[in-house]
Amino acid sequence: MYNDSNILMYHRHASRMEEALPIGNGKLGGMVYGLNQIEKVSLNYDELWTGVPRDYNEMAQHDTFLKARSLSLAGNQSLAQSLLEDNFQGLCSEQYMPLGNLMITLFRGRVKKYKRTLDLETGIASITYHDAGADWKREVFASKPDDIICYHLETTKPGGLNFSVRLTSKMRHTVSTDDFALIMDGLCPSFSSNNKFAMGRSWKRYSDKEEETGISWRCAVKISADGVVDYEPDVINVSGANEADILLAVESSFNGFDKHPHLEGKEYKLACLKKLRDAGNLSYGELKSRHIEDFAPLYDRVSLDLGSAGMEGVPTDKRLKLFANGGADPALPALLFNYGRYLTIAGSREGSEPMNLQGIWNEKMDPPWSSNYTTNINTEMNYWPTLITNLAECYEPYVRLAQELSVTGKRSASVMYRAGGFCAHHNVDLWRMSTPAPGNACWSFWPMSAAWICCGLFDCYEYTLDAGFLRDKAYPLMREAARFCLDMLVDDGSGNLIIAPSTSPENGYIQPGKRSEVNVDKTTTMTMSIAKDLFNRCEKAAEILGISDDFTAELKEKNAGIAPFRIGSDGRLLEWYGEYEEPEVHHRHISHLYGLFPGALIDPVKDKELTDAVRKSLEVRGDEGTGWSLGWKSNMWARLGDGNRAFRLLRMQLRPAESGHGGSFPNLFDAHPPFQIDGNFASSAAVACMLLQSDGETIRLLPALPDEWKNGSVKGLRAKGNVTVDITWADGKLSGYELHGDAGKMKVITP
Ligand code: FUC
Repeated sequence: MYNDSNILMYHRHASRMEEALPIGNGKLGGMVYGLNQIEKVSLNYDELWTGVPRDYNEMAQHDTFLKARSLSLAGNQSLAQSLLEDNFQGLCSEQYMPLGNLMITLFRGRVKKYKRTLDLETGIASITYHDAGADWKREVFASKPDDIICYHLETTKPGGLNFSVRLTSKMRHTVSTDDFALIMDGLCPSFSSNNKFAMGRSWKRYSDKEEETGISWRCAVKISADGVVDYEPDVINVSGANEADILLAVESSFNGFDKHPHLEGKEYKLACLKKLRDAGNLSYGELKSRHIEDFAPLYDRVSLDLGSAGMEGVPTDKRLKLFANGGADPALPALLFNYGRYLTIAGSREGSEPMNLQGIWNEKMDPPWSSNYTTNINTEMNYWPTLITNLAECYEPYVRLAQELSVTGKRSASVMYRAGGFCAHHNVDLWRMSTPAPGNACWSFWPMSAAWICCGLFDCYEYTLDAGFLRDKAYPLMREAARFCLDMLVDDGSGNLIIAPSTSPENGYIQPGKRSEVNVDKTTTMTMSIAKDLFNRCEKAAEILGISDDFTAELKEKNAGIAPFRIGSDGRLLEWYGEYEEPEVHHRHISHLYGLFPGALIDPVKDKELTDAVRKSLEVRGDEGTGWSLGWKSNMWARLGDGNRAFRLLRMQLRPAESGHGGSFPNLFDAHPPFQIDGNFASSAAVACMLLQSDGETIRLLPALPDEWKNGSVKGLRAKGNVTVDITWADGKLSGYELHGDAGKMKVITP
């Protein structure tokens, strides 16, 4: 393995978040700037959101839905749409809050040989330089075993470490010290700026009412140093040290999505200090090795070698530029692949919240799209590489998301739609909001996200073959998400079952004869694809579990009656119920192609006609797009067996983001733009999908190897069926492979 595919490296400090280096233990995250005078680590804790549990279900009127449905079935889409927009919406989701900053005043001037790195294998960011005849080193990591951020400093200049530490936050807070820690106690706003409850006032909406008081939190810092450590009221001063460790812990009153964080909040103040005290009993060496022992085994499960042009000495941001200009750097796509795995381990661990639009890293009080869970593509995309890159543990928060949505979404299903089961719409937050957001129906009216997420639960079973998980967790949730979809089905007037009306995120079409855009149709390909995909998976799951009951009988019957895919006059897969003119031919979403990826409805080998229709649709849609859109298309082309096209899209993802369209920031964060983490995960999934595809019965090796990847190897990818796969290739041809696990019944398809 080469370092140029496992290390991000710079010769400058970061001056904005998109240059800083992310660390995280799933819950607690930091962006390390590596500044020399006043160092900054911006901090996040995945439980810090605005608001309290709220229920907007009653705002949406069931009658409106019924009227809109009749209108849509009768062909009056624009009236159906305006009814839905006027009377069938809740409020915006709450927002994900930045905790604040750890500030370290270091008093350093100009330094020599400055180097800032992030080692993806160990999850350690480091800063080294030479100054005043001495070497200086800093190492920063977020430890899961000890639930702290550890910032270590050392120098070869005797007693040369003199610095002070402060904590800052843009949320309401106080700072104090007790005899062993600097403590920042804070409070998340009651209302977010996006929310109508904020009444147009700025985001800083704190309520005095107990029932509206949001999440309280504590962030505390303790220092171990071999010099003098002084705790003053709002600062810790360290002097004359050779080595020092800044330990930082966070805890909040958040007590679950359905508990009031103030009235039913959990104890967090002592819990925070306890973490600090416990970690303080360990030496730096112990903290570091405990962290590495936790992190590295997950990361090391997979290794990818695409060759190297010896770029370990070239800063990562410069590599992006060189690559965009055609420079040879085969390790750069491998680095991007590895970075997605790194971000998964750093951003999603057992017990953490699932990753939002920015994973866990957000510095803004008013983040783009609230840094929420956007579930009409983005949240699902965050979890695309997890299973295939052998990180099933990191999938747990996503499974829990489905479980929690089954509680809130049950009310949405029954109050808004009078349906059984559960549903959720396109925006979800910490409180598991399941109601539609305000605004255009093209994003708002879309009750399909719970069904999509539940399809992922079956993926998790297929990769792990954990029958207990399928029986106790996955199937019960899949069944309830399918229950909702079954209850929503109506006859389209020609004997096919559809969910009406529907949207196709976040697209529209020109109404025939009217020249105006509309976003609602009788049904859409994506809605029916998700429903069918879930139904198929439920049927398979019930069969595996030996379940045969009224539900499975109904499922089977209705699944057989679902409206089939349709191909338009120009050979493209139809996105809408009708064939219409499109206002935006190159629209970034490719929702109607869900059946090929991530869905399992179109088999690129067996379903030739549909596969051709998907290919044609992709051709017409074009390659250009936001970061996540590039990533989705890259996966699609990999599924279509076109490695060169998939690679072309990866190349576009590796364009410096400064170009203003989808690409990569200097720290390799995906640029929508702005920063949005989904594109990172889509890229990792695409690389994996170019090298391995599986469906539980067949394993396809190198299904989409691009010409550029002449020689290489990958170890440790996972195939469905609980199998681990190692592949090597030379001169563009498979040269060897090994399957680990019970692969006896699998059919291996070689290129
Ligand atoms: C969807 C996308 C946007 C963006 C937003 C967070 O609405 O259409 O491009 O990714 O989510």
